[in-house]
Amino acid sequence: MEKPPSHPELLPGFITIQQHIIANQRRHSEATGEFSFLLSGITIATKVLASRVRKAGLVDVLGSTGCTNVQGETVQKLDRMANDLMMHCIGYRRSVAVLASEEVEGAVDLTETGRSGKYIVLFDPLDGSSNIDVNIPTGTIFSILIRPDPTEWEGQADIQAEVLQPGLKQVAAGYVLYSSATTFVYTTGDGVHQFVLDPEIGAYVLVSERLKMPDRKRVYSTNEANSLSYPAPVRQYLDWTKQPDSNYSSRYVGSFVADFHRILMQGGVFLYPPTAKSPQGKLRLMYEANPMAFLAEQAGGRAIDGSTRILEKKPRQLHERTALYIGSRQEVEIIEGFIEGKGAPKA
Ligand code: FBP
Repeated sequence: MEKPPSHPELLPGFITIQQHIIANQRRHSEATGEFSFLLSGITIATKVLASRVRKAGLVDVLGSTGCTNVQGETVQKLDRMANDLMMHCIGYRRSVAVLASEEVEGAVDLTETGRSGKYIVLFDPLDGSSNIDVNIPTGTIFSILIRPDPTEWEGQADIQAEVLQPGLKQVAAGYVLYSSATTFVYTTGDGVHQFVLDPEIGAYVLVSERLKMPDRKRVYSTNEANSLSYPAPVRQYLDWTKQPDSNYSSRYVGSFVADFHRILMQGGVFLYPPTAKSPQGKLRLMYEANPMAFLAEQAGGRAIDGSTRILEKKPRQLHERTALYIGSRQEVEIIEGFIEGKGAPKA
């Protein structure tokens, strides 16, 4: 793997996330180090989680808690552990004013404790958790925003409303994939960088910088069991992919982080359209679609909901769902062509 040229001041051999962020922050005169300390909360929480996931089946972390979360889903034991770890490790950082999790109804207002932090951190503590008992890769997804300028609020600031910012406002986003290796991928709007957890030294080590998603790859990723209730143009697209001269293949893990990571590295397109079961789409805008859309665009890809760029969507609720078409730019544009009634791309 080519050594990244942009950090001559760092020791050759390996670069950890903390070193990488601090080196990048040096380029921003206004940087205070708060951001790197915030991100260290996520790296600590996910390292602990990685060790638990790796021992699933050996220690009592499999199965459900018997409770149901705000999404109406059964809460897995590891869902709860992941949520508690993220809440604790990130919440410990005084620069964080608000925490919002897939597992918790409302945003958690930390300013009530008298702190005046500027960051809002949203996260899906364990994406794909329904796969954990069968040892299929899962992940943690995070999105970081800055509190809006208080002058924007007449009277009392409304923490719940402060969280509802379009994806374009994200200052950072990323995910951790718990699989054959534990991989940490993030962006601060200056390219997409990948780290792998070295269990021997307990550090995430840089393996590639400024990842570029291939522009075209004839691989689609969707739960086709739902396809009869997909919008007609999307069904036409899937029929077209099955034409002999279309040469498409299909891959679907059923864990969004795993499916997205494959697409980031090899290209392709992931689609979760509106369905009869999920008329708004299934994936959550604020802590699933927005962070992945930021990463996709930073890597040269594209992310839409069928008509609007995901990052431009104005959120109305914390847990709102969205239709999602994300991946290689040309693959998403082909689907857009079908949705706009232009049909199959000219050969
Ligand atoms: P959560 O596990 O965080 O609720 O995520 C939803 C998810 O599991 C995604 O990871 C995955 O892409 C999708 O749902 C799978 O949905 P389906 O089972 O309908 O194909």
